[in-house]
This record gives sequence, C-alpha cells and structure tokens, in this order.
Amino acid sequence: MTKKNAPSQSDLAGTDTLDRSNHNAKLDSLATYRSDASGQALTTNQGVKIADNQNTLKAGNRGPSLLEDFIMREKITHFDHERIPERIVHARGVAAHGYFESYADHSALSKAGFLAGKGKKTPVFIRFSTVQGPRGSADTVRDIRGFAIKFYTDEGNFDLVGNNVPVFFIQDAIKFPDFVHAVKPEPHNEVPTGASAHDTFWDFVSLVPESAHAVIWAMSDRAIPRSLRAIQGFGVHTFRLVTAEGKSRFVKFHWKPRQGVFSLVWDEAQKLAGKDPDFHRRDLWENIEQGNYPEWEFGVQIVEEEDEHKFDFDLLDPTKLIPEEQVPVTPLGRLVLDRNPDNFFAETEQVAFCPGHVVPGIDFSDDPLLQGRLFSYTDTQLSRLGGPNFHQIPINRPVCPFHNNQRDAHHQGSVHKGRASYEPNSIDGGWPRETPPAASGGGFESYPERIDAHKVRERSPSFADHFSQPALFFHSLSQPEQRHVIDAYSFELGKVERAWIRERQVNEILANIDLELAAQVAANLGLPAPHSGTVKPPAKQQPSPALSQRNLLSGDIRTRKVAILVADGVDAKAVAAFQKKLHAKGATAKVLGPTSAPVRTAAGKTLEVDASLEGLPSIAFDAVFVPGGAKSVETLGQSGVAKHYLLEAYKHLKPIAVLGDARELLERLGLPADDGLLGGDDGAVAKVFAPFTKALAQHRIWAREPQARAVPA
Ligand code: HDD
Repeated sequence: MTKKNAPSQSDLAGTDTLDRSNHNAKLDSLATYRSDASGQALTTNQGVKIADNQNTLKAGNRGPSLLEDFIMREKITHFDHERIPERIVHARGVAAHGYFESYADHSALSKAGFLAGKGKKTPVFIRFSTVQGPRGSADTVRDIRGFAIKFYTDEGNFDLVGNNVPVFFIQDAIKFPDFVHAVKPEPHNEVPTGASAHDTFWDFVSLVPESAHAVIWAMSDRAIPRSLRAIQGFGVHTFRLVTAEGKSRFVKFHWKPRQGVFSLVWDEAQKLAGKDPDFHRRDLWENIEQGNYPEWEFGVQIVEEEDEHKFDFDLLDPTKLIPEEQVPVTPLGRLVLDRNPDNFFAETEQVAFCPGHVVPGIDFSDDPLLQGRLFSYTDTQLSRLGGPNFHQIPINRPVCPFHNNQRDAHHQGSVHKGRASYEPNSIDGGWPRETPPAASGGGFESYPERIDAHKVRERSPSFADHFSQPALFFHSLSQPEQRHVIDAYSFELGKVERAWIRERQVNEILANIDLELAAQVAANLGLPAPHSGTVKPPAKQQPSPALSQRNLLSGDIRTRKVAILVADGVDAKAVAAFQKKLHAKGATAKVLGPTSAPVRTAAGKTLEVDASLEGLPSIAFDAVFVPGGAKSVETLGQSGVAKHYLLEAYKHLKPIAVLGDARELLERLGLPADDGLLGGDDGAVAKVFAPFTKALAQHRIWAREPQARAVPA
C-alpha cells in the first residue's frame, strides 16, 4: 500500500534555530525530561515504529475502519484527552526561565540560603498572567497582572505569588469565591470575556468598600501595561523574614523593573486586544530571544516586630500598602529572565505555584487572606493537574533532593525503594529522617509567634478604614494619570446596566475617595454630583510620589519600538541613519511599506521592508519616523492606511519624526506642532534624533492629550 499525501523530504528541512544555550541547575534538571524527536523514527507510545501515519486500517480502501487499528486508536484517544482544566483565575499567562542573584549576604535579615551570599544565583521560573479572562483571551485587557515566581533554591522551592499592584480586593480569603464569581463572565451568558466592565463586578465592589483601593489601582494605567517587562511586582501581604538566631521582622516584597513602569493608553489597549491578542506574550518572547533580558530589582520594606502597630493601618490588612516614603525599599538582589520555555504546556501551563511553598528563613504573617491562600493553591492543583503528585511534574520539581513517605496516587513518577514507607521505622535504617533546624541547611521551623485569643469570626476594627489609601493613591498620581482613572471608571460604569449600581459606586465609594473624582464620573454618567461622602474624610495625607508611573521611567529608550514608514522613492540614507542611531541606543526599528514587497529607493536601489503598514499597525510601536523622498511621501499621503497610521500614533500620544517632504503630511493631516512632533530638512536625522529620543524616553507626549481627543482614529 503506498502512502498518500505525505510531505516530501524537502518540506521537512526546517529546524528550530532558537538559542537554547543558557543554563542553570533547573534548566539542567529539565534536560532529563526533554524529548527531542530530531532524527528519530515516528513510533507509538509503546515504541513501535509506525509505517503509515496517513491512513487508518480499513476493510478495503473505501471500507469501514477496523477496531484492530491500535495505532489510530492510541493517537485519537490521546488527542481526546489533551486538555486539562484551566486555572480558575489567572488562566491566561506566559512564563520564562531566569535567575535571581543576591547582591550580598543578607543573613542579618534571613537565614534563607538563596539570600546568603553576594553573587549567589538561584534558578527561577516566572509566570505572568491576567486574572479574569480564559486561556484564549487577549493580553491587553484592563486587569491586574499576576507576577508569580518559583525560586528553585538549594533548600527547596520558594514561591512568591504576587501581582503587579500592591493591594488586593478583599481582606479575608472566605470572600475570594464571591469576588471571583462577581468579576468572571456572568453565569447566564458567559459575557464579558477579559473585562470587569459589567454589572456583577460593580455590584460586588460597590457593596464591599474594602475593595475600593484595589479597584482604583485596576482603573489606573497599571491595569493596561505596555509590556510585562514594564510592570512592578508585589508580594502584597506582609511576610516575615527570620534569621538563624530566630529574630523575625515583617517585610513587604517588591520587584522594580529596570525597564521602567509604563502603560498603554486605553484606546490602544482595546485595539490591540483585537489586532494582536498575543501582544504581551509576543513582546516578552521576542525580547528574550533577542537577548534583551528583562530585569527586576528585588527588595523589601522592613518593619521591626516592635513597630508593628506604628502605622495608621494594619500591616495584616492586604488592602493596604506601606508608602515607600515612610518605609523605603531595601534592595536585596536582581532577577533576570534569560530563556524562553521549550514547551508551553509542559512548563507554563503545568507550573503550580503556592504561597505556602516557603523555605527556612521565610515565614507568614497572620494576614487572613494569606492564611486562606496557603490552603487554596495546592487544593486547586488536585483537579487542575489531576492528583497529588503534581510536584513531580518536571517544571515543579525542586532542584534539591526530596524524600518522604507520601506514596502512590495518580501519575506516580517515582519508583520508591525500601520496605518502610512510614516514620519512625527500624527497617530502612529510619530513613528518611527529620533534620533539626539550623543556621543553614536545617529543617523548616515555624516562627513561634505567641497567640492568646478567642476563636471568633470577626474582622479586626483595625481593618476598617477603606478610603484613606485609595485617596492617597489618587492624589499621588500625575494629572494625566488622574484623568485616565476618571475615564476608566466612566467607561466601566457606563457598561453597567443597573442604575442603582452605578449610583452606589459613585455615591458610596468614589465620593468617599475624592469628591472631584466622584463629580467627574457622575457627570460622565449623567448622575448628580455627590456633595459629600458617607464616611468622615481622611486626614490630609502627604502624596506618595513612588505611586505615580510618571516617576518610574527608566530614562532611556532601550527596547522601544519605532515604525519607519516607506514607499517607492524613499530617502534610504535617512532610513539607514535613523535605524543606526536607534540601534545604538538599544531601540528597535521596523521598516514598513504599503505592502510586504520591497520598495525602490530614491537612488533606484531595493529596500527590503519588515512588514506592511497593515501587518504591523501603529499600536504595535512606541513611535513613528517618516523619512523624506517626494514620491514616497506622495504615495503615503494618498494612502488611507498611512494617514490613519499617523493620526493614530498622534492620538496615542506617540513621538513622530518627519523629514523633508514628509513634513507636509503632518500639515495635511492638521496635526498641531508639539514636543513630540519633530520635523527637519532631508538629511537632518541628527537634528531630530535628540528631541525624538527625549520624547520617547518620556514614553508619551502627555501635554498633547487634550488636543488628541479631537483627532479621529
Ligand atoms: Fe491567587 C492563582 C495571585 C489571592 C486562589 N493567584 C494565582 C496566580 C497569581 C495569584 C499570580 C497565578 C499563579 C500562576 O501563574 O499559576 N492571588 C494572588 C494574589 C492574591 C491572591 C497576589 C492576594 C494578595 N488567590 C487569592 C486568594 C485565593 C486565591 C485569597 C483563595 C482563597 N489563586 C488562587 C487559586 C489559583 C490562584 C484558585 C488559580 C490557579 C492556581 O491558584 O494555581 O488557587
């Protein structure tokens, strides 16, 4: 029987060219499990070589298929079971490998081995995620981003399962299912996907004032990051660091991106959700492949035990942050992401985090949200990953040895030797044995916090102030950031169908944060402005500059993306000169033509383009450059796509540089001059480049925003 429809040998020549040379203890441990089929025969799962993978075994070539066909049955059965339940929250995510490097010996703070020496490196795997949307939802939706890190330390795995905002929506874990049911798509029609702009979310949060702080962060630019490389990370809860001598201090964990913190604008985020739903995962993947390894500084805010009650909020309340001006962040080390996973499912999907995975030297506080999380995460893996042996899945295995008497169950991957699977035993020499706590390398010992209390179901009165910190956040933002918050509440509440929910959010939540904020949102919703809040306004607070993204930029243009628009007749010298200057500053440039075909330059040469204008729209870039060349500019000026490109870039407050004839384009489009619209004669690349870089380093031309609102795009 001959094979039908099999590809030819020349079709099969492609190979994976990605650089996979980085390694560390975790990556090396994964080597045992990597399966590389290059040069190998196609076989069944039983290792039997397959002669025909195109045709089912049939009774005659037009006859019925035969049950006997174990090759077809095995293949189809496996396929039928390829899906596992997605995460109940944080279903959409992307991950990368890297390392944590300690700046110094931090044993005065914690006996954790991964913090115990200057230059000590620990492998990590980090997964970023959105919260609300399912696995296939868009990256750029308005949402909190998950920031979950697994440190594969010599003393076992430490998981720091945080978010890109420092506070959470609820104070007690028992409310988590209610909160998640409210924010998830509504149960009757599973709408909306990847959005909090719907009745059940706003119903819940307007009834639960403790959510006000996290909600205002979710309405800020933090919830529409430009890149996952440009987000901060927070452990959110107060944790403890414990020294070898048993001294405990309270800490809040922080990650600060070297790339700076910056965001999309809302219109851009919405458009990207349709034009490139993979925008964030593509950006992370590409930058790691290009060697632009994203980096964060790890730090802690430290509070001595005796200072626990010196704040005007409770350290155990996860809806509160400690202003950095009050307790500065002490840097401990850096995190570098330098390798993409080999397989999405095996690594990114199967990684299982749990805040309860800590190592000696790190311990919990009594934050009631954290306490509940300690239970929930391992529990969820039982159904998500199909049983209690998920710790044996390659990505989840510690890099240090692990032995105990837990046995059997689904997917048992270890062949445990020995007769005694209990402890103590006198048959297998008493192994595996306990290890007493020690200054280093010892067994885990919980911090012996003294508790003397009644068993009660109660919320501490020290958790009762829900509005001072949302007000602090709002008042610490720059004016453009504040405008975006007002726009976001107005947009989201505008999608809420029930009038009483909109009114409750404005009158009972926003009016208690800031009357002007409430008034502006009320005006946008057609509601009367509230005259006062329902609770006593907080005492005047000093703003916290550390909360505004305005103050969190990196100051350079590394990894920023610039679109260069060209057509036949373009001044190729200007293209080359601009590209060279951008590359020298670590930025990237893409040359875009009317189609994906090469263009002819003014000098009659061929210029390759990276994509068409439609293929890579302006929303995929941080800035635009249009070189001169009369014919090129004329063609672009006739093109609706090119005109829209420039209008859209302008509307999204991006720097635009134009040379020679291209200056007319901006005039024809009626775009008024500002610090981000830069023109020069042909050959004046050097003249426009400095102000262009300056504008790009500021991320957006915020002063343009009022004019930009009038621009259709
Ligand atoms: Fe959670 C996943 C972060 C409160 C229960 N959470 C999950 C992930 C992140 C967070 C980043 C994705 C991990 C991954 O990439 O696999 N969660 C947080 C933060 C919280 C928080 C920062 C508050 C400070 N979570 C929280 C509570 C509960 C959960 C109060 C339950 C009582 N979270 C879960 C979960 C998930 C999860 C249902 C879903 C998938 C998973 O755990 O592995 O167990």
